[in-house]
Amino acid sequence: MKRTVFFIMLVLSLALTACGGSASSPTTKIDVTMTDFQFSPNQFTVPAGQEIMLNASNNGGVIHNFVILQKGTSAGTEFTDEDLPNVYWQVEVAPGGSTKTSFVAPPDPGEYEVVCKTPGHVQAGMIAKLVVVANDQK
Ligand SMILES: [Cu+2]
Repeated sequence: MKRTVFFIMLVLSLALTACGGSASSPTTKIDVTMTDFQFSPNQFTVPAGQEIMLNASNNGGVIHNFVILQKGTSAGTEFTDEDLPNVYWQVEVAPGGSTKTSFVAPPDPGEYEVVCKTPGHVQAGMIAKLVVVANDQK
């Protein structure tokens, strides 16, 4: 009997771990760390149209930005003034600093490019992906 209970607990905990570890489950809370020169993690999945809390830390030595580009647009190999009209939302974080803020996820599901617009940083690898999924709760 005890052994059966233990086995059930084990299966349950494994199932929970599997769910929690899934990178594709949408979240309304993003924790991102920016360093010279990358985002960690570099992929975020959020529900469409929901308010997303963003907690961004800059552990690097220079200014970094979290810039979400409009769907279907890309900064290419370098963020320039030509990319400014494509910005959906952005926040700047000073070196050694952090910021807690929020944004409303785009209503249109799909993949959105996230970049750091500080000159040279896209080229250095500061690119991430925001995956917006249909908000089917309620
Ligand atoms: Cu940067």
